[in-house]
Amino acid sequence: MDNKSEIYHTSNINWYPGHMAKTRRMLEENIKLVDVVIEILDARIPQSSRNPHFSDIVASKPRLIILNKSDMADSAKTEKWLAFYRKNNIKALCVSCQTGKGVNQIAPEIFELAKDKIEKYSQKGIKKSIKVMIIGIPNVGKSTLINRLVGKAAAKTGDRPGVTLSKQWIRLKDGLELLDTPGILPPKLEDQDAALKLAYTGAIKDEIMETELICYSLLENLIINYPELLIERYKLSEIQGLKGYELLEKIGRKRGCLISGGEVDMSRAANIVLEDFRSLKIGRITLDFAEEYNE
Ligand SMILES: Nc1nc2c(ncn2[C@@H]2O[C@H](COP(=O)(O)OP(=O)(O)O)[C@@H](O)[C@H]2O)c(=O)[nH]1
Ligand SMILES: [Mg+2]
Repeated sequence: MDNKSEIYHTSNINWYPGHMAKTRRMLEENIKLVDVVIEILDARIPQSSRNPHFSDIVASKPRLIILNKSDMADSAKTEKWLAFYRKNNIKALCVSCQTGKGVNQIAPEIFELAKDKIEKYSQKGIKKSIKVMIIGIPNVGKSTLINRLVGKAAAKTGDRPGVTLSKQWIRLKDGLELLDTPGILPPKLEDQDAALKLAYTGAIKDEIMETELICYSLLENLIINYPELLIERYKLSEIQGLKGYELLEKIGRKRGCLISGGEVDMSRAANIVLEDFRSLKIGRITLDFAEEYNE
């Protein structure tokens, strides 16, 4: 962070520099205790929902990337991301914690990532669980994934008599334990393009930027990448070359978002479009493209 006075408000967390340092320390402490780190990303914005500044902390451990919310993402684009990770020797899975799709692939993948450790334990005759923690920026689905993985059968291993651990571990299945609190990474806000994409998805709160500006930007993005979905949803004709505010005005008019004098209530229209986007009414959309990145 170059600007020390900068304060980031996201999901009620203020990422002031002291908080960043504390978060980093806590992550470092917790990561020492685990064998595998699961990093959850939003499948709609796999690059913008990462925090590359925090990747160095994870670098010492095997890592599994989970592209969550894949039910909302463009599946062809998700396939390209999976191919990209494969090419770069990064283990990645596409999952929907909402529907449960892909969740049962996670445990086998973790055992695969920890196979050296498992081999070492078995050679020494030690019976020890593989320990895992989940990290990610706010709103990517960390809690939902923990609930999915844990299900009903969960028992906190710390509750067993004789177990004195300062951390709470949840036994997932034989040989696998999960740290019950996820690591929350700060979102990548210094990159304006990433910050906007995080705002579209609602990962960062709208008060950071004006709702209308977020919406103009989203619409300009969709005009380029998903024009047919916009045309379909809002019964539009020609939209190529329109500015975000021009398109929002058209949509607002169609939707009857008018104020006295026949002008469009842009704020109301912007809320409708953002809500439509976030609730999948416009369609399955991905806004970061694997082709544009090289690890
Ligand atoms: N559509 C969809 N929504 C999801 C999925 N996983 C989580 N969510 C939603 O995303 C929001 C944030 O999830 P949460 O687990 O609280 O995120 P956390 O801040 O990372 O712990 C909640 O409204 C979840 O219901 C998913 O796979 N698909
Ligand atoms: Mg949570």
